[in-house]
Amino acid sequence: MNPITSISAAALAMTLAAGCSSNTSDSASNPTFGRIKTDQIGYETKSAKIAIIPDSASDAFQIIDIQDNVVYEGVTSQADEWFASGTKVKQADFSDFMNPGVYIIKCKGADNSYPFAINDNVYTDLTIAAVKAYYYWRSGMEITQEHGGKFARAAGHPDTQVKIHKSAAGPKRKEGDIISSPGGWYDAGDYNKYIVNSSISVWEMLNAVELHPEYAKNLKTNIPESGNNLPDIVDEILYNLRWMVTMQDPADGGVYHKLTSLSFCGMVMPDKDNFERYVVKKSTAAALDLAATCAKAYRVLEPYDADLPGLRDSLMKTAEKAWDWAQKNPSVLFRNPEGVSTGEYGDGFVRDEFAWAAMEMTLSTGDAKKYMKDIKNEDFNFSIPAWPSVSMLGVMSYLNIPAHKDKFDADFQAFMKDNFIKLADKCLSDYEKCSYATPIVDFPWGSNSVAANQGIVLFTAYRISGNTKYIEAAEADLHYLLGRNPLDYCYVTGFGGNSVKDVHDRRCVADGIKSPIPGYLCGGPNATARGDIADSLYLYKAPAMRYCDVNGSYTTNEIAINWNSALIGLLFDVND
Ligand code: 9MR
Repeated sequence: MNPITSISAAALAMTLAAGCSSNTSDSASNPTFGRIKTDQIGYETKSAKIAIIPDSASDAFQIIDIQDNVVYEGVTSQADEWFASGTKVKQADFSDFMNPGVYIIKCKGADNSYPFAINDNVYTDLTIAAVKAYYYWRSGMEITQEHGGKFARAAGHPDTQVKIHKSAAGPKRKEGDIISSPGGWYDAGDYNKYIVNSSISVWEMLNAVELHPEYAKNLKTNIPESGNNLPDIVDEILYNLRWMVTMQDPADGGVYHKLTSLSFCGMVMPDKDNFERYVVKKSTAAALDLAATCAKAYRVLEPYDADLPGLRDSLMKTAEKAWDWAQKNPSVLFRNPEGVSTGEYGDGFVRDEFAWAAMEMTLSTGDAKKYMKDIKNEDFNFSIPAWPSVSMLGVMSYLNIPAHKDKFDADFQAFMKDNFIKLADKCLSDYEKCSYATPIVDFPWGSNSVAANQGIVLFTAYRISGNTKYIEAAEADLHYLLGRNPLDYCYVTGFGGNSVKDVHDRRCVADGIKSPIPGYLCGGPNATARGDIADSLYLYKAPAMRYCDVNGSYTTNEIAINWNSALIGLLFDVND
């Protein structure tokens, strides 16, 4: 066992998180306010290193090693309030301390930090777990003892007998006809499979592989395909991508929005869910997202061509057909049809989906004339990417690879670069202003993925500018997720001194195992959603505090493929 895991486990046992209680005041008496907060995994040796100290504690802080020796002493900054936490804190900057090891931070008047490490591979175990998490998410496959250890389970949802829903019926495939659409990952804590969310998830993992092929090759996740010629993460991506292409209707190229039961099943294991499964209504967003993802895969999978004969060409054909369908059906906006109540992934604005697909198709074919013809500058929303807001994925595909430079005209290149840098600069300035040393200012559903996606944007800005300040801010996003946040949580299951435990996930609730499956990033604080169980349980009202580690809180404590993929993208950037 690595030392961090064992120390973390001990710390975890001693310090049960504040969790959810009936206290509703933002009172300084809660233990979480008194603790020194660090990234609970740690910091890379040469990276910026900041801990957060409560205002009430002394200005002098010490770093202590595992033999209890003081190895570093420093003085904090002035206290300042962060609007999202509602509390005043000081920063302890120990960036110049670069001795690898395991440490805690002490400060008079505050509780010691959880243990953390400093070394050059500090996030390796976490990265492996974050990728392995998708294996556990696989539908239609048994999770074996050999690959899944104590999380072994029977296969669920073979999806070889899926019904055409009324909303998806056409001249060839009639209501009630049966198709086969096997494989793929479950979306989240539920067992349905949604094209829109699969697309951004697969894109983010492909993007990580594209930017870091050697790192991808060396990352071993112990999955059934391990040992073939492909990196494990590529095998994992293919498990979902191969399902995604089955969601295209061969008759017209349209793409079903989702494969789902009519309503959510109970909190049962996958093989115990006997609800009938349907493919539901084609949508413009699903067609464009599939086109964009397949076009991206066409480029990223090129080095693996010999092992995947014919695959890239067939992905490009799928992309072309989906693109053509969307041209003919430009505004089929998805809403759950009557009688269907599972996740909607509905989006009222799909011009950014057109922009994303057009960019990816152009990058794969070189044919800007054809694909960019109807795309306007206002189709691009220069905001942190998320499932309903995807144009930045196309922009990053372009910006990250210098060889793509000449595929667009000069004005358009400048438009993309300048506006992208403005977006990154906003994150950078939010980071620099924040006493909690984090760029995050928005707390929607899945806010933790906003933090991770900011990190990916910031790393892209670094690549095109060479400004290392962007790396510091991107790493700050990671530190926020891993414990340097007002609630003191490491938001990834199974990692850190105080990791989230009771996530909203059917398998984790139903498997009878006390600890959750490791490697999952939960959604995190949600300042907007109302109505779920957490609403009455939040300890505090400030946006970054509206989170609850109970499985009933689907608005704050669910897990999802698009949140883990953002974490993976950021981790690959930080690690490599
Ligand atoms: O991530 C989605 C979030 O942006 C939406 O606000 C929310 C409500 O529509 O849905 C989230 O996605 C959920 C999906 O609909 C069903 N599977 C679980 C997803 C994560 O909570």
